Amino acid sequence: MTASPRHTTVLKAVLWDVDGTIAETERDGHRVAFNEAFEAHGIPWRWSVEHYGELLVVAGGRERLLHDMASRPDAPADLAEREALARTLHAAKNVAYAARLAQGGISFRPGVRPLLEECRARGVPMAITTTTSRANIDALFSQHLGAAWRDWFAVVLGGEDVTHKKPDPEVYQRALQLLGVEAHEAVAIEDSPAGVASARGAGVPVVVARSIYFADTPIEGATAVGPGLHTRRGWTPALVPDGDASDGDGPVTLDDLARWCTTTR
Ligand code: XBP
Ligand code: MG
Repeated sequence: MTASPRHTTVLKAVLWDVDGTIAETERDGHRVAFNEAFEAHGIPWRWSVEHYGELLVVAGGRERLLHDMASRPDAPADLAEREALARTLHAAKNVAYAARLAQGGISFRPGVRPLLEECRARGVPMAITTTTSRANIDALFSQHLGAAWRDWFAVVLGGEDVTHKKPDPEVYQRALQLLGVEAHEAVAIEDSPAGVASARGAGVPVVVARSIYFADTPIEGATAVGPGLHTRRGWTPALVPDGDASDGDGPVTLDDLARWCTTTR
């Protein structure tokens, strides 16, 4: 009997980053929501698309804001005061972010939903491994998967669930532990160098679906890097031979992920 592709997968878990990977949440989501929070609090700061890109070296919205405040002469000089302001603004940003999502402004990236559905149909457990706040995870997934979105995932870990955010490997280490799988049996899907470093630090192979802000950023240590999960073209290592236009294109599949992980191990 020939083994059907259904039986070829060696993956025991798929671990999803959120911001940049599941959806392009940064430029038109978190950034705009931060600006709304600044405005609502009478603060003159506004983050441009370009400046926000620079700030993305710091993972976590509150941490990002504190990093930005460090070079602003009009930010509170007193550290406790600065921390308190960052907390207030970050909370306001999350409320504004949820409101933006509820208006339907931010969709899943193409190719995400088919892979989520395939994992679910084939019984491959999934985890969310992100630095974003729980409220933001809930806002994004309930908008796109409905009120029962939590049923899609065996494990959901956000910013409040770790002591050290990405690039620290803690979020991936915890996910593996909770799922009861070894690092080499799982694959992470990420978009940023910090995310790759986090997954690799936990020993998890990483597939990078490049996002807007990290479109040209050098990525070290990934198992595969490509333009997005919507296409099997343009990936390194290649999924289809260069210049092969014979086959219709389709989204990246679970078997593609498994093949990358076994052949590049
Ligand atoms: C990327 C981030 C997040 C978001 C904002 O996270 O750095 O901090 O910018 O989320 P991911 P919070 O690991 O999903 O790519 O403001 O809730 O921190
Ligand atoms: Mg990300």
